[in-house]
Amino acid sequence: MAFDLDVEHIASENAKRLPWLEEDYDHLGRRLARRGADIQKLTGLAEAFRAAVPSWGVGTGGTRFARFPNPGEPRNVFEKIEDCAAILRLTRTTPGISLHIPWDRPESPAELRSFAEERGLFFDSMNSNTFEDQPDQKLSYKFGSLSHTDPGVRRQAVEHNLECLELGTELGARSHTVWVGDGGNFPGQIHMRKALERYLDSMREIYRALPSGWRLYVEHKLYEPAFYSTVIADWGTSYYCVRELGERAFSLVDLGHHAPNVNIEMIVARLIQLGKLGGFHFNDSKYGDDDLDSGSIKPFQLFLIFNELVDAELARVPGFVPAYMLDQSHNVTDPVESLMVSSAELVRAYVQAHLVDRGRLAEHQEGNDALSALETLKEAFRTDVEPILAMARHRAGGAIEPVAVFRASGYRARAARERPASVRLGAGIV
Ligand code: RM4
Ligand code: MN
Ligand code: MN
Repeated sequence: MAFDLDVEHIASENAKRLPWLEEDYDHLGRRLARRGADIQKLTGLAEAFRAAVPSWGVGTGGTRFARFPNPGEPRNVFEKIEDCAAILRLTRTTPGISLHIPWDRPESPAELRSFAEERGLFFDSMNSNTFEDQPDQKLSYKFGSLSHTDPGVRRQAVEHNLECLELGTELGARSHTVWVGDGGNFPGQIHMRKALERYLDSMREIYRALPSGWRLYVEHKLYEPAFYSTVIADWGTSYYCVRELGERAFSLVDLGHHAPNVNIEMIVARLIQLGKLGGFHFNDSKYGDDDLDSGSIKPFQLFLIFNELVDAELARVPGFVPAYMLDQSHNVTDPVESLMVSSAELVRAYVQAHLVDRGRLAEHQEGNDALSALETLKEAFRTDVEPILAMARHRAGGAIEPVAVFRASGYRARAARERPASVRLGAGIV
């Protein structure tokens, strides 16, 4: 089955839009030059920016109330890869895939790997799942996994993670991400210190088996499914754990995993300073782990996070190579469209952060001029860099307007014909 959004289709769609893009691009270039910024350099940065897409993000998401499947949604990991390839073709930003095991466990890793590579894709991070039970599973994770009171359950959870490392090695992955839902729903249910000790013991085993050249990411989350006390609830606990584990363990920040109003950019700065920022699961949220599209609710927050990241990049902080991944659930949109728009939101925040006049900002900080410091950031944030993003995509062979080109291609309608839903698929994401 060929799902190619072919080069001619993209090129002919781009041709319609190129004259206006060039006009906007030239104008923006002149405006930026007045501020001493080089649009060609910024376009190069936009072209080089990379973020991975989640295999679990291309299927329709759901809430715990319902799931409303989109027509033509992928029914297996190969069809998921096809959708990831469509996203890559149009955006040219997302060659990496984060894979969820067992949701996407391949029968033949070698076959899956070449299927992905033929489409210019690779696997970057493996994600284990010990937050739900599988049909063939011996012991239940109802009361936890890596931190469970029963050593048998802990062993089973560790074994599952070791399987992810083996699979990942065959798939060419370079990192492993561990998020556990372990915790308690009631005061007194869990001995907080003992649970963390047990978690760490399990993680030490996983860390010891980490293939060479790999990184281990610890993902914290404030609550849900545990509603009273979560074992790895915050960045402090995460930082403690990765310190204990060793130099190849890092903290992963999922934007939706914090209390409302928490200053996430400050957490990012702290983890950079402590040498333990591993990467991100980007998404956006209004209330909790909403998994909404990146930049849809709090674009200024996203910009401020990238402001910290770009500051560290320019300062060449040693060991600073964060992995950028999207982790979203698409309940009411076409996941391919959402992921394309979201990846562009990351590039936008990244380019805007590069527009910050850091010399001037430092002067205002030294001089305690709060108003001008904020204005310096706002000047960058207010700049409409869309022509830079569109030109970068165009130069890389992608689409000037990815969503419009995707819709005009008829991809979804063809997918609906070629992928008739045979089984009622589960939510696939929590
Ligand atoms: C969790 C967490 C994990 C993701 C699962 C599906 O809340 O964000 O990263 O793998 O959801
Ligand atoms: Mn996540
Ligand atoms: Mn989450």
